[in-house]
Amino acid sequence: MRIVERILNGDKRAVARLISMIEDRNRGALKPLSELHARTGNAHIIGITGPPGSGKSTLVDRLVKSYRRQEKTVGIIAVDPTSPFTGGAILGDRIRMGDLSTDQGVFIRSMGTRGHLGGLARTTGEVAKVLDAFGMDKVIIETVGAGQSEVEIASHAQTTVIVEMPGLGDEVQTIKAGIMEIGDIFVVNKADRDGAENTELEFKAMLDLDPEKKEWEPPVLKVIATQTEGIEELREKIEDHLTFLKSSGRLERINAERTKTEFMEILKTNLTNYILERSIDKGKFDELVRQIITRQIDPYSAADELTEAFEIRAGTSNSDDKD
Ligand SMILES: Nc1nc2c(ncn2[C@@H]2O[C@H](COP(=O)(O)OP(=O)(O)OP(=O)(O)O)[C@@H](O)[C@H]2O)c(=O)[nH]1
Ligand SMILES: [Mg+2]
Repeated sequence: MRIVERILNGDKRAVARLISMIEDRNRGALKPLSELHARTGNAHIIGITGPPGSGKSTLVDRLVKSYRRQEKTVGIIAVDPTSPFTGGAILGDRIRMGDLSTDQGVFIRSMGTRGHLGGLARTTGEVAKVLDAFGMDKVIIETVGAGQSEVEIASHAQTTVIVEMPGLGDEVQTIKAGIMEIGDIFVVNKADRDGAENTELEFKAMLDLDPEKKEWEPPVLKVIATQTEGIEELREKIEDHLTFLKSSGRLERINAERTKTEFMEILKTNLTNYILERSIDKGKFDELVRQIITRQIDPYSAADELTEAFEIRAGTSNSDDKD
């Protein structure tokens, strides 16, 4: 049977196989992905992000169990961009969701970067699509940290949960610039530890300063993931957020925006491949690189020189200065 049919028949191994192809940037994944497109658009994509060791995986485990009690199916993608050299096994150890993997209504996948951080955001988006098409009601993306790549990965989510823990001190200030604005729900996990109230207050104070968040006031929740405390409240808040997204029209806007971005990315890849494969003289390219390094030419003019035939220009021949 073809891979797409197998996936639509509920075959987890076919899902795993297609995901591996996506990770390997195997072009054979494109056809199944294009065939699955019509089946996507139903899953609620939830991003869970926060510093290493804040308890994201423990929390996801409990949250998934809570969703399962509601008879929702859940796909989990654990992305670890901070350790490009760790293999699947180590990553697997960090997931702490062993008993979930035997549940037919749950699909878990961990993804390392395999050396190309830049493509990880796109890969994650495609994997989320596969799980969406597979029929998962919820797709949870767990990412570590607060860097640009994590923010990009989190940008696939419709609801983003930021997980912090007490005692990080300046950490809260540091994440402020990075991910404060992408958080829809804030969790102070490990609330059994000293300082949970302080962390909670700090978050609330920072949220007060944000005038953008009027329509939806991001809640700050105290959770003890290891004791399954606060998990039901978290699930309810996530569902409230989905309801808000739908009723406010925001879900539609987010989806339209992402469709545009994704389409543009695919278009760019096609165009770049076309030009690089057929029309750019490799010798000329290498020669220009050498000239850019020796400052005989600048990269903008060099690019214009190569793309002149297509009338595509970065703008170096255009002397109008609009600013
Ligand atoms: N005291 C306490 N410990 C917790 C709690 N939640 C998780 N932990 C512990 O914190 C440690 C890290 O938990 P993980 O769930 O692996 O954290 P993570 O954020 O997924 O970690 P990375 O994926 O490595 O970034 C584990 O030893 C957990 O048992 C909690 O609510 N209270
Ligand atoms: Mg983890």
